[in-house]
Amino acid sequence: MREAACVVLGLFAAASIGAAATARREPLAYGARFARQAALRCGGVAKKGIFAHPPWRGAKGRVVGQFAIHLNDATAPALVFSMGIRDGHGSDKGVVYRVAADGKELWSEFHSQGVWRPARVDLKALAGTATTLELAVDSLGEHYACWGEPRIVDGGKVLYDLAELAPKAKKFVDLMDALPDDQLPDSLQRQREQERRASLDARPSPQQLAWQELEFIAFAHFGINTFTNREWGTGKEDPKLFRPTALDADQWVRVLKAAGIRMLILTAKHHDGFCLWPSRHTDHSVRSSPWRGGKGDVVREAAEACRRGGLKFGVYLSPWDRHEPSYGDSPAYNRFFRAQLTELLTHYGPITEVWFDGACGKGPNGKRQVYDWPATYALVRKLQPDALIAICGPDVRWVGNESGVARETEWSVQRRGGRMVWYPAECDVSIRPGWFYHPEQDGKVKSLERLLDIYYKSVGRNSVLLLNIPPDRRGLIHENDARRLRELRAALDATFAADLARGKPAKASTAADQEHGADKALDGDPATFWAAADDATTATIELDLGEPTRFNRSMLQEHIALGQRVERYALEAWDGKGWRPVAAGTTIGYKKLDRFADVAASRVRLTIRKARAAPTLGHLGLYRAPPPRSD
Ligand code: FUL
Repeated sequence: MREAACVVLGLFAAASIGAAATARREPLAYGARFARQAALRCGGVAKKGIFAHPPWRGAKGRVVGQFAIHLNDATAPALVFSMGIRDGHGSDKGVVYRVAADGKELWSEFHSQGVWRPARVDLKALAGTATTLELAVDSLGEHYACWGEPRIVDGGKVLYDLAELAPKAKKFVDLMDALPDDQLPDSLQRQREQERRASLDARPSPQQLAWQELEFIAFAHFGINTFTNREWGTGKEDPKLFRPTALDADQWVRVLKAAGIRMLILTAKHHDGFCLWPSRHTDHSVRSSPWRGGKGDVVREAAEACRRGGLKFGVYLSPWDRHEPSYGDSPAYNRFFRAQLTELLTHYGPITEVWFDGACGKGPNGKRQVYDWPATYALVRKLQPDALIAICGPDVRWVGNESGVARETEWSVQRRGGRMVWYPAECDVSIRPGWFYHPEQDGKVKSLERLLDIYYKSVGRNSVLLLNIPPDRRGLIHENDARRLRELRAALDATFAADLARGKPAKASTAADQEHGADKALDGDPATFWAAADDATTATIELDLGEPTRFNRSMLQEHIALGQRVERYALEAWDGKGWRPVAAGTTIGYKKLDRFADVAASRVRLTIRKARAAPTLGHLGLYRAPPPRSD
């Protein structure tokens, strides 16, 4: 099944690796290399591996390769490889090998010798997920590092040979961590400046803006896998197995609404090809099942329930289809795919998001399907002009992992096809270990603490949170998931119900005009905003809370209709003698949430230390999360 796991089509932006990293990554440049070599020599011994050559000329830097891997079927995966310095280039300065998954560092080790030394990184925590694995090397620029035979293994099985995948892996060199602006090579300085200027023209479309404001949305993975207890179906399942006993989409909507969720995206068709609507183009659908006497239509029931309940509705349509015989016969399947898409986009009212997963494989003819994306996008634009096309699409970007975590530096402005465009991040994650419902996971619904952490690291990092809540075999959201969602809402409400900064007097070091004073960031009105004078790229806003006030959360929001501008900020509190740091960060974007220990202060100051253009702020809020329950 591995050949099928070529998965999510190179749409990852640079994920940060390690806490100190910024997410600004330039393309591989300035002497850096990351490439497969058939006979990498270290200590006179040759191995197949990856040759990582960080930037040279004495510049400290990091070279990174990113791999998209699926560990859906793995139970105890691990990364194994040998570390080594290329023959003739060893020195006591050495290099640091690093491994990260989904932007989080898992392991690092220093190595300085011309001998192969074995390394093993446990990836058990990633079993059952898709992830972005990063192999990185830091050095002072002198060394040529070797990753000998890097493989992902699961028990005795080799799942991925990373040396083989290296030519296709996304590659970066990051000089930014180490070098101040003026020490960057001229070419990189110029490139960075150009990028900055081009970024300023990138603005969200009205649809992207409305989507971003949804903040928290849901996935429902439901289908034949629910009844076979699998994550990826084969396409050979008997449709008669599909028989939910009490399907009630209004119950889904009640549960989602109570959690503050604003849209539902349903898996109308997953990789197994089984359709939750009676598609005219295949027999592999609810029509061939005993459910509702073969007259049922889950897509209709879900779409109508959403409409009744005031939720937006979206569809996940897997391009990869393991049932359809024409899959792999590219033109024929592309026609079939568009015919199914047409049904979904014309029979069920307004569709807010169309989710195209990147998973793909070979068809029965042994050929890899080549999708016709331009024609597919044109069809969506024609049939549902307001729908956003996500993941394998131009409107919404996959954040690069399935853990629900965005980068600390998360730009909605991204380079795409050589241009800087508005391409905001969406964080998808499941409330349970699997995407589909499995009874044995009833006790494994993510804890409240975990979900809160995900919320802060997604919604709170300029992204939309797409939380999967899979209906069970009854066709209902299980009680355990529903309970956890109620707890999540209660915890968020307890924190964010009262904005302690609302309406407080404030002064800004700069303002564009009277209509855009500091008070506009504190008035609770999302339509009004503070803006710095046109030529300012730094600013401070000082707030007078009147009396010592306790808080432990902050919320910052740029007025993103004008683009994303802030690059660095700090929040401080006056302790009677001086300004004390409370929180600091890089990008803000639509929303940035910071968590910190209780602070009691009557004066608070936000400093924008760096911005791509005159900064704006639609909202500056301070809150107090109640202490965690001790039971
Ligand atoms: C992945 C799929 O392979 C999973 O089954 C799931 O649908 C997830 C959201 O996307 O690529």
